[in-house]
Amino acid sequence: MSQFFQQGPQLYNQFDDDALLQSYLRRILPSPIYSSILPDLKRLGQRVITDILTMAHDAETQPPELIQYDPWGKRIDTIRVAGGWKQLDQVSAEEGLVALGYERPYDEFSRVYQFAKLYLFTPSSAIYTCPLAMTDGAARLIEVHGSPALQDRAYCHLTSRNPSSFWTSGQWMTERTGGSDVGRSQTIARWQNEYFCLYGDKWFTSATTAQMAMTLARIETIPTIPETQTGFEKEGERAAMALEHPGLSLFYLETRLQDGSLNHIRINRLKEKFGTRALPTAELTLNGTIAQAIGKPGEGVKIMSTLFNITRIYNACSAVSLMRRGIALAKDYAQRRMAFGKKLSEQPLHIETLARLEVEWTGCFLMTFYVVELLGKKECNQATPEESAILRLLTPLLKLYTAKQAVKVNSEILESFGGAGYIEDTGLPKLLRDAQVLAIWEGTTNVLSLDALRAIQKEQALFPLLQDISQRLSRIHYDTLSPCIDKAEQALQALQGYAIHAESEGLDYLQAGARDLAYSLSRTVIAALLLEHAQWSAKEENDTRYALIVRRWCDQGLVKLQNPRDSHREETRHILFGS
Ligand code: MFK
Repeated sequence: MSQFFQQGPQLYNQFDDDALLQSYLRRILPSPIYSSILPDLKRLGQRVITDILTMAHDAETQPPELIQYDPWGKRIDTIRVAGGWKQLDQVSAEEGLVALGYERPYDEFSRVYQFAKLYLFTPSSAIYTCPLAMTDGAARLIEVHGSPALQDRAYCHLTSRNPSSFWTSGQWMTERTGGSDVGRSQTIARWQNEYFCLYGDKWFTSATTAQMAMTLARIETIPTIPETQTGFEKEGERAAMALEHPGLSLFYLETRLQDGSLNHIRINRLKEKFGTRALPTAELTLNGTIAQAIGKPGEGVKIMSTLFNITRIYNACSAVSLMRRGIALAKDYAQRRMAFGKKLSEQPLHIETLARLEVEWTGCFLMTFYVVELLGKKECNQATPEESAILRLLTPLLKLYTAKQAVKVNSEILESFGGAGYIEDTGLPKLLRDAQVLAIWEGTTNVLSLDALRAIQKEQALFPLLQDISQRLSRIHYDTLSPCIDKAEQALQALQGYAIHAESEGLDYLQAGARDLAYSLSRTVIAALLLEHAQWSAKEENDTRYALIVRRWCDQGLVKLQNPRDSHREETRHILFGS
């Protein structure tokens, strides 16, 4: 009988083990801030491989369960979650994972600190980051658009560090009519007995155990509504409600009434999902759910964008953190596993493959945290108009690019473990399953490519971004990097050329090319960010690793744009559907 048993991969303190995170924070943060947050990050880096990981394991192994009836046949629609899931909620509050973004202890750098913590937490959290993302987005939405009363009621719960008063929020946008085309939603809001009551079905509601939710509905009938009961505070706005509103309006609701019963909500079913299995995701019917309007009627999607532009950044942070976890495991395993007489870490092709993943993750990491920096600046009123435009454009680009790469990277990670990567209790398949949703929820790759187009057309955001890249490149003087600068400058020219000629093309042309444009922009932004980090690290840390990484990044090619004119699009149809 064989006495050979393969040793599995080990995790170490996730902060100490992450040279990129440390190097990036040293570069970006004023040193007193870095010194001040260092002990907390080190501590969390250890926690996420010990007690937090145990909580996540408990949550993953006991997925949520829907109990629809009590023993006497009364409908109760209760979702039972594991003890570990509840503990993750408490930990999230205590660690200030949402609160930090609003306490703003380090002004514009507070978001960087908060996202560094989220980045450490996510891969050990059974994706508790999902409720946190929606909670953070809701807090920001209320901060920007909420009435003083709503701020008093909900904001303090969402940003609390006290587990007993901390609330999470849902973001109920999807109906059976469409997850992308939200405008087709059919839920209606009826003014009844002094309140708006919502009627309709919500088809995907993540983290349904949250205490509150933001949702969309179309206002149906308009009687005279007391000013105090609406978010529409100006006379003109209230008068506008008297018209039939074709657009969706935004509503705040609490999931339970004062007596603890559900707020006229039926939980029809929990989704059986490919991944994120600890996360309760439900199909709901709203049957008179009491809700409060926020903002102008008919502008629900637009106001909701304050929320989903935050959750999209969380999505990216989750993507890079899952990539990093997979790579950390694979690198450790490569030092333990023998094949063909050598460790995997000594096999040229194996490490060539892992190095490609490291390069991809490094690029995605820097893009993510650049957007986090911009978010922090914007929220502290430190961003220039150009930086605000860049944030608007980079948010969909970041979300779509990092999500796609997280799937690719983690697919390769599983393969790097051979058969073990396909076996559930190694914990590896979960990495790929959880990564896959990142490309779907919060806007698919194509929807976000079109959103980037929207930002370019509506907010004129392309020029400031190209200008920003150009300025970054002009600050690189490290000789070794000059071939990369040449490539990035060529990419920039190609993008400028495309932008100029695309202006005269029709909508179909722009839409057909939107994904290629999104990828090309993302890869070029990342090239500039990598160059910047490489120069700094070579000079300040005497480390040439990032110079090597940016060389490989640029060698892979930055821009790939097509000309999807009429004939091209005709051919596309032919390829798919025949003549
Ligand atoms: C672990 C990570 C955690 C992640 C959390 C996961 C939780 C999962 C929960 C969910 O998945 S919830 C569902 C998420 N669903 C989506 O993200 C919807 C995807 N679809 C889109 O994003 C569509 O583009 C959109 C719904 C916005 C299209 O709606 P419309 O109404 O057809 O769009 P329209 O008319 O272009 O936009 C309405 C207004 O909003 C416009 O402003 P104006 O009225 O002034 O013209 C737009 O400019 C504005 N807008 C749209 N997207 C925007 C935006 N403004 C700023 N930023 C944006 N991204």
